[in-house]
Amino acid sequence: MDGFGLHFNSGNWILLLTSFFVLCISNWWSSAAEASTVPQELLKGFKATPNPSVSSFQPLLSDSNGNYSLGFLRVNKNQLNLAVYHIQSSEQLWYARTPGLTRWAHSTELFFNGSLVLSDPHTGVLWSTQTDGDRVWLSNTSNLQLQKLDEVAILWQSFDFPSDTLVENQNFTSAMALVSSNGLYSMRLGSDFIGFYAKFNPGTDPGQIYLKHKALEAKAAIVKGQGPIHVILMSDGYLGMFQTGSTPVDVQSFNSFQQNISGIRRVRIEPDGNLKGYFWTGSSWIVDYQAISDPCELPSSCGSYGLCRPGEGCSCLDNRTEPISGGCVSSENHISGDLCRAYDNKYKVLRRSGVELPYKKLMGYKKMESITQCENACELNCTCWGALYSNSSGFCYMLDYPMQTLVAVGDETKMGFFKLREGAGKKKVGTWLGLGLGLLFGAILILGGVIGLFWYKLRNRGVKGYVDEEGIGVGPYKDLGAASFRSIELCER
Ligand SMILES: *[C@@H]1O[C@H](CO)[C@@H](O)[C@H](O)[C@H]1NC(C)=O
Ligand SMILES: *[C@@H]1O[C@H](CO)[C@@H](O)[C@H](O)[C@H]1NC(C)=O
Ligand SMILES: *[C@@H]1O[C@H](CO)[C@@H](O)[C@H](O)[C@H]1NC(C)=O
Ligand SMILES: *[C@@H]1O[C@H](CO)[C@@H](O)[C@H](O)[C@H]1NC(C)=O
Ligand SMILES: *[C@@H]1O[C@H](CO)[C@@H](O)[C@H](O)[C@H]1NC(C)=O
Ligand SMILES: *[C@@H]1O[C@H](CO)[C@@H](O)[C@H](O)[C@H]1NC(C)=O
Ligand SMILES: *[C@@H]1O[C@H](CO)[C@@H](O)[C@H](O)[C@H]1NC(C)=O
Ligand SMILES: CC(=O)N[C@H]1CO[C@H](CO)[C@@H](O)[C@@H]1O
Repeated sequence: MDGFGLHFNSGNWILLLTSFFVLCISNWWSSAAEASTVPQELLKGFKATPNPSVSSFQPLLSDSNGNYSLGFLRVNKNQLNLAVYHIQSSEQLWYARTPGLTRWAHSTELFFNGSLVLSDPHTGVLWSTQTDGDRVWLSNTSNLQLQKLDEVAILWQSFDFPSDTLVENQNFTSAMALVSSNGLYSMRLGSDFIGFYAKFNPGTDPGQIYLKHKALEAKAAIVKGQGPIHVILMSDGYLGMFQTGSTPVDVQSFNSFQQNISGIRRVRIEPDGNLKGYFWTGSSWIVDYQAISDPCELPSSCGSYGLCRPGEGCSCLDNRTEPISGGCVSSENHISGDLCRAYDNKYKVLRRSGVELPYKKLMGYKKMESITQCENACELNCTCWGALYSNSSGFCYMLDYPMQTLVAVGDETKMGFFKLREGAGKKKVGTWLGLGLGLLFGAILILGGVIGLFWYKLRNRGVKGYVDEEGIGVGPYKDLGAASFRSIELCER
């Protein structure tokens, strides 16, 4: 001790140790208290930022039973969703639909000033309820509400802005859409049907319809002019379609229909475009409904340019390739716009017989004399990505998005013509060329630098000190070296 010049007597040590323990205990105490007292309402002035040490969910508001919580849910490592969470199952029942990604960073802030606002200093307001309320409250059915205190008016509720999930007794109206978490698929209501749409072409809205469930009207009929329909997930175990009153115009019953289920129910539009129903047993969710039961009937079960054989699974439209994750083709042919720009209108053609669209009954078509006529119509039209033709009916279906999964059928007179954007090969050549050019350039620059330096040194032998001080002789050489290294780095990417 003396050697280091420090003098501690035993009293100092005890003081230090005690204060250390007090600090630890108070820290532990405050974090334990924080965890156990998630508030049941948020009032004006509330502010929260994501805690960097939370790895999954940071609760901010709880319902009266402690079953649900509003909080920050960590997604993709460093992003967040403002979500309503079922705590026991860690299932997200609702999330705020922000236009872009929200970072799990100290700068991201949720506050309540009458509106519940999610903001970030870089982009400003990311999401807001745009209300002038007094408190934020979470119902025991997972409905997040903004209320006015005096007349208990509800100014805003999450049930009016569903994400991908509906819970029991939530009213789904024709003004709403249920959208899958990947943004590809949506469920919407028509005048007398539930429609499911795929956004395979980002320029179209709502996109390609792939499933249409029309009301059966067994118990009550839809009356024109009596207003739009709405859909409610009923506690009895069915998806009920209603127009007026409580007699359904359509009932889609689940496997657990009219069984005594004590737990809650939910339906969700899945990332594969299916709609599934679940009930909670107290420890897990059980699937008791699927809108599409045959995987080949899903809009893209085998990914882009995939082929689904009922009962057998996935292969590729081009039988020389094997399916890889996300489909059978390079990313240039994944969902994107048209082939109308000059550079894009270079493609190769793929043909396959014995194939058809899983949702062809919902597609528009043109009648044509032959497959050649159908192919030509698609070939001459840069918004067309492919065409399917049935020789027996003469129907020609043209698609304005990259091919998704087709279904294999025994009938070889059902034929397809598909465009494949040529990108992958070109890109590889480009990379090699870039690397070569980069190396050449780098070498020339280094050589130039060395010669320059050599020349400079020869010329300035007499005034060496002056050059070094100004850094003229050395600086450019270093810069050139760094630049050439950077160009190599870029090329290797
Ligand atoms: C709450 O904050 C947002 C974002 O800063 C602002 O646009 C809004 O006007 C504020 N609302 C009230 C009631 O102050
Ligand atoms: C949920 O809250 C309502 C009143 O808002 C109450 O009638 C009902 O019993 C509560 N349910 C549960 C399971 O606590
Ligand atoms: C559901 O919403 C529709 C349209 O807003 C409305 O007419 C209907 O009464 C609502 N039903 C229930 C049970 O809340
Ligand atoms: C379901 O429960 C109700 C009362 O909780 C009871 O009257 C009914 O018989 C039960 N039904 C079945 C199928 O168990
Ligand atoms: C692939 O398909 C082509 C044309 O549809 C056919 O001629 C060829 O025999 C097939 N090859 C294999 C390995 O199945
Ligand atoms: C298509 O149908 C026509 C008559 O409708 C027939 O002549 C022709 O052979 C058929 N082509 C194929 C490939 O089956
Ligand atoms: C081109 O194809 C699209 C569908 O892909 C279709 O809507 C459009 O009418 C076609 N244009 C012409 C000129 O045929
Ligand atoms: C749906 C759900 O999780 N319900 C639970 C809510 O909390 C009570 C106890 O507080 C449980 O009994 C419910 O199962």
